[in-house]
Amino acid sequence: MRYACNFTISKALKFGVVAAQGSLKSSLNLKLPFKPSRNIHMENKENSSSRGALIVLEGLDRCGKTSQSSRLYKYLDEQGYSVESWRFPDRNTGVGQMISSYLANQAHLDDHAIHLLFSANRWEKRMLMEEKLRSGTTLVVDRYSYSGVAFSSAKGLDTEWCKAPEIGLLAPDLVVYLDISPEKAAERGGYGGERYEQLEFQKKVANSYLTLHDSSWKVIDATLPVEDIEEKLREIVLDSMTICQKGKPLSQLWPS
Ligand code: FDM
Ligand code: MG
Repeated sequence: MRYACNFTISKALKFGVVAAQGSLKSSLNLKLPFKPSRNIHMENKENSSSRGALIVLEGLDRCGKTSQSSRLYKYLDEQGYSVESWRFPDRNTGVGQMISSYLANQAHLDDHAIHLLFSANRWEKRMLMEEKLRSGTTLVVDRYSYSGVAFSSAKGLDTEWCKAPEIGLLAPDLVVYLDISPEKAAERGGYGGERYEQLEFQKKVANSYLTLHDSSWKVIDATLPVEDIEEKLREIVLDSMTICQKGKPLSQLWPS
C-alpha cells in the first residue's frame, strides 16, 4: 500500500505564518515590522490549546522504524521544532528492566503478565507525555499500544482483553505503519536473539496489526529507498503537527 498526499510542507508552513500575521494585525490594528515567530502564533488566544503532536511509528521488527524515527527526530530538531524521541518499551524504568529481561529470555512470565507490564510501562510515562504535548513538544514514539496489542494477540490472547489496559492512554495524532512483509523483513537480517524475533511469529504479528488500523493510521511502503520513506514521513508528520498547533484536543485510546 502506498501513501499519497497533496498537502505540501511549504503550503502548511506558509499557511501558519499567514494565519498568524492576519489575526495579529486585525486584533492589534497595526502594521507588523517583523515576521511573526512560532511563539507569537502560540500565544494567540484562538490557539490557546496549541500543542505538540503525538507521532507513533509501528511495524514489524526490521521494518526500519527505529532508523526512520531518529532521522525524523533529527530533521525536526534541526528545523527548530521542540521535539523529543521516545520509545516503548522504555527499558530505563524498573518495569522496563523486567520487560527487557523477559525479551532477552532471562525471565519467564505468563503471557498476560508480560502484556500488563508493557501496558504499565506506558502508563508510567502517561503524565509526562501529556505535559510535554501540552507544552508544545512533539513526541516521535517508536512503538506504542498497537505493538502491545499486535504482539500479545499474536500469541493467542484475546484482542479486546489486550486493548483493555490501554484504554485511557493518550491516542496518537498519527500512527505511521512501515509496511513490509515478514519474509522481506527477515531477509534484511539482523534479527537479534530477542524472544519475538522469529519469522513464524512475525507473520502472526503482521496479521494482528492488520486488524488494528484506524483513522489515525497512514501506511508507508517500507521497501522504498530510505530517503523516499523519510520524505513521505516528514510530509505527513508536518501536516499532523500543523493541525495540533492549531489546537486539536487531546484524545484517548481507543478511537472508534
Ligand atoms: N513489544 C513492544 C510488545 O510485545 N509489546 C509492547 O507493548 C511493545 C511496546 O517488544 F518485539 C515487543 C515488540 C518487540 C519487542 O521492542 C521490543 P523493540 O522495538 O524491538 O525494542
Ligand atoms: Mg526488536
